[in-house]
Amino acid sequence: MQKKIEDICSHFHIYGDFVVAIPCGNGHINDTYQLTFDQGGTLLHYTLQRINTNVFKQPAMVMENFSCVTAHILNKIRQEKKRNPQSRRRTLRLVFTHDAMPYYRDSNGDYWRCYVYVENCHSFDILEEPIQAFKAAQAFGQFQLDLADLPDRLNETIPHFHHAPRRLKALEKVMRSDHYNRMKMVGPEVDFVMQRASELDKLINLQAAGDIVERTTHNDTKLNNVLIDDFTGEGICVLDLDTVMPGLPHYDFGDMVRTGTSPAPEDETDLSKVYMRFDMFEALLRGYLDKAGHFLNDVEKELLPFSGKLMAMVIGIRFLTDFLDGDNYFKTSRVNHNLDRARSQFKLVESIEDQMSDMMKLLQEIK
Ligand code: GN1
Ligand code: MG
Repeated sequence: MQKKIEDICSHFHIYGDFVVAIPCGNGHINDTYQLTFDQGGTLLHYTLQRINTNVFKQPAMVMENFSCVTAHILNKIRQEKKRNPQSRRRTLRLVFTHDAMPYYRDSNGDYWRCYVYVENCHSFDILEEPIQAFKAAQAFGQFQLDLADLPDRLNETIPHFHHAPRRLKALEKVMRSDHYNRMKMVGPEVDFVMQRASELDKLINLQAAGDIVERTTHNDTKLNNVLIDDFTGEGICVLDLDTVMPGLPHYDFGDMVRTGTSPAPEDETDLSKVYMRFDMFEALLRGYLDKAGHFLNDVEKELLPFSGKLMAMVIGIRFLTDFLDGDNYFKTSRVNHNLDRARSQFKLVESIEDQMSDMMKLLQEIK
């Protein structure tokens, strides 16, 4: 493996000698390695990723967005008057190939990209303190704010990615075919979804009516996609830019609530451990509004609590769909993994529903 990675690295504009590549990250889609290079006796790190072309059918489009977004933010940072060393780390920095491409395509047809490894920070799968939630939400809010004046509409790397009614249709389709004969295992989960089906088109309808507006959004704001500084605790840099594209800001806030408020992992099987911690929700709301409050309209703000429920529903539907479809989308590491994930999402939905009136009350206080 090391030899192969070393060969791939040789196509990128990296100075020095390859030392080692270590697999890292726990995303469900791409393969990620931390690289070490010896640059005249100093060891420097980079991140190398293989883009999953089963999921991203047009990787060149993904990388066009990636370059555009990171260049835009970098440009902004350079123009800021009150620039501090922290703000310089606010965006990933791509390493281009020797022929100035943002990706390398190997002889197997695999697409690779490389960026500078961000030192002295970590991401968290499960947040421990509300302050982490606050800082992470600020970072995602800042990301949307930084991209609010992007001159061009980005490519849609996965069309209709968070379109909830379409996700429901996709579920219904695999339910009908039941190719893997798994429908018999998911009766309660299917009922759960169908009871809530009428709420799934709420945001899409409001968008069609012009009450809420398309913006450039991240669309995969799992809390482990933001790096927190080891020393200052600040939210430094947003990762995983594959799905940065036109979307609703609610998709980002909702996914933060989905991934940042439960004390249990996304695939927890003991459902008594899965619930929304209200203090985490409050910290997310305050952190996000600290930045996004500058551009969201009133209708958009009102929908922030609902967005948490919606995203837990939508991702739960996607896990359930993948389970019925033979687990061909999300990486899995055990039997029924996608079903476990779906169940934990639906448990979180229930917990959010139970706390919805308190969430709305809090919103009125702080918006
Ligand atoms: C995938 O790659 P990763 O793990 O950050 C997925 C997200 C889901 C998430 C669920 C392109 O994200 O949409 O919310 O898994 N990304 C894609 O954990 O489908
Ligand atoms: Mg991702």
